[in-house]
Amino acid sequence: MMHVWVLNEFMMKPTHIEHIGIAVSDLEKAIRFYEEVLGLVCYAIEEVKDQKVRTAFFRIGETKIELLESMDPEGPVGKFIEKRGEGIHHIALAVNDVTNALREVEDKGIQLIDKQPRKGAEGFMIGFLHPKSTFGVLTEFCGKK
Ligand code: CMX
Repeated sequence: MMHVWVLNEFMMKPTHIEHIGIAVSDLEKAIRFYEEVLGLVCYAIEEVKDQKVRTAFFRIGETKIELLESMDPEGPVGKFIEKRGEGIHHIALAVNDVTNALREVEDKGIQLIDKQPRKGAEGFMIGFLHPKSTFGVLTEFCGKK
C-alpha cells in the first residue's frame, strides 16, 4: 500500500545540494583542472583541521564543488583514497538546522556518524549520515546552525 506522507514528517527537508565533495590526491593539480579546463573559479582554500583535510571551493549554479585533499593518511579522506582512489566522496544537503535534521533522521532509523553537528568549512555546521544507511553515499547535512 502506498504510504501517504504528511508535511510534518519532513521538517528537515533539504533545500538544495550545498556541495559535492570530491577526494583528490593533489589539490593544486585538481584546482588547475577546474580552472583551466572547465573555466570555474576557485574562490576559497581552507584547512578543516577537525576533518584532517584541505578544501578548495568552486561555485557552480546553486551548488558548489568542494575538492578535498587529505592532510593525514589516517583521516577520512586519506583512508578513502587509499581504499577507493580519487572520486566523489560525499554529497552535502543544505538544511536549516543540522541538529534537528540529524535527530529527525535518527528517529527514522538512519545510522549517524555525527550525533551532534561539528564545524565544517565556510563557517557551516555539518553532520554526516553513515553510507551503510544511505545506499552507499556518504551524506552530509550542512547548515548555518
Ligand atoms: N562513501 C561511501 N562509502 C564509504 C566512504 C564514502 N565516502 N568512506 C568509507 N566508505 C565505506 C568503505 O568503503 C567501507 O565499506 P566496506 O565495509 O564495504 O568495505 C566502510 O564505509 C567503512 O570504511 P572504512 O574505510 O573502514 O572507514 P571508517 O569506517 O573508519 O570510516 C566513515 C568511514 C564514512 C565512517 C568516515 O570516513 C567518516 O566518518 N566520514 C565522515 C567525515 C568525513 O568524511 N570528513 C571529510 C569531509 C569533511 C568536509 O567536507 O569538510
